[in-house]
Amino acid sequence: MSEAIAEIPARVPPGGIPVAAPAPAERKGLTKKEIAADHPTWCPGCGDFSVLALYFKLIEKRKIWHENITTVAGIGCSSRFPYFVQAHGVHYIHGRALPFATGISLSRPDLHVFAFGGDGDAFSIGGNHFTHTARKNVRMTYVVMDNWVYGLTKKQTSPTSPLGFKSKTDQWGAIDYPINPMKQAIAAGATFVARTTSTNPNHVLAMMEAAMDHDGFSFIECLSECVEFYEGAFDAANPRKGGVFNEVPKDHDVTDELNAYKLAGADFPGYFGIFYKNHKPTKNAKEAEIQRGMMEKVKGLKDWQILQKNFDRMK
Ligand SMILES: Cc1ncc(C[n+]2csc(CCOP(=O)(O)OP(=O)(O)O)c2C)c(N)n1
Ligand code: SF4
Ligand SMILES: [Mg+2]
Repeated sequence: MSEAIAEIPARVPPGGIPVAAPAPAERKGLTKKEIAADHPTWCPGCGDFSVLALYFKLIEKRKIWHENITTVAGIGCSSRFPYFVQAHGVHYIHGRALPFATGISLSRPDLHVFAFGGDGDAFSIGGNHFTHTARKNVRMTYVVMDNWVYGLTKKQTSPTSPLGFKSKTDQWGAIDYPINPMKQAIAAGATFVARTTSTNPNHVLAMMEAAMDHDGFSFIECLSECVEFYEGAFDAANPRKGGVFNEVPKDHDVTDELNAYKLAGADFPGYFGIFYKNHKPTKNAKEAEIQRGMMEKVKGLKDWQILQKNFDRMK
């Protein structure tokens, strides 16, 4: 790490943990060329392109540097995301992006931790991790690119596929009731819950920015069409295809959990925007507090002496 980087002052949110510092004026933000890595391998027209482009835009706009951000994902078409970002990131195990991202978030409070994934990754195999990361209020942003299908494995029913959806696992149409990601997130305890759609770029960027600025677990459901295996799934939410894009009513109180839950229950295409947002101490802040107390007790000792003390206690 260069001296210039080491000198960047930390921004401290209400939770007390420093987050990635804003750019000093003399350092230019990264350009898209510097952030883009491999050529995305998604099918032409896939909604995921838009989410990636807006992530680049976010990094550019907010002048975040490579060393201040990390991009984590599980497995799936959407989870290929970190490959396409020229920054530190991990393409991890199916459904396990969040525990990995939690480790990064807790050990490197100076980073913006972004996790990306699909509906299968988040709510099937990763369903438990979603619930527990949300309830622990670990500081990170999780964007689920929901296409209502397993794309990578070529069209199986996902937990968000609507009833009647014909797939390789439900040849006669899906018979299992789909989950509602927004309800799931609110009920699990996420402190920021928003919904957007990849066909509305300004809105995606606005949601990502608001999520990034939230000191806690921020969740965004982003509708992202799989043009290969679920074409037209979200036309009803796209005014360019004759659909409607209804924003969360202006008078909605985002701290009102019950009303957020009601908004989440609206028939498709439902609402878009921030449904729920509340401040609650993060796991990061709580752990840091414990650590501060512990470090006070071993003040002045070298690392090996602390270790020795621990071994001595175990004798
Ligand atoms: C442990 C494990 N089980 C199953 C798979 C196979 N698999 C890979 S991706 C995937 C689902 C992907 O769906 P989703 O998360 O919705 O992502 P999408 O491809 O739709 O973006 C499955 C079942 C796997 N890679 N690892
Ligand atoms: S299969 Fe679907 S989700 Fe995967 S890249 Fe193609 S369009 Fe996108
Ligand atoms: Mg999917």
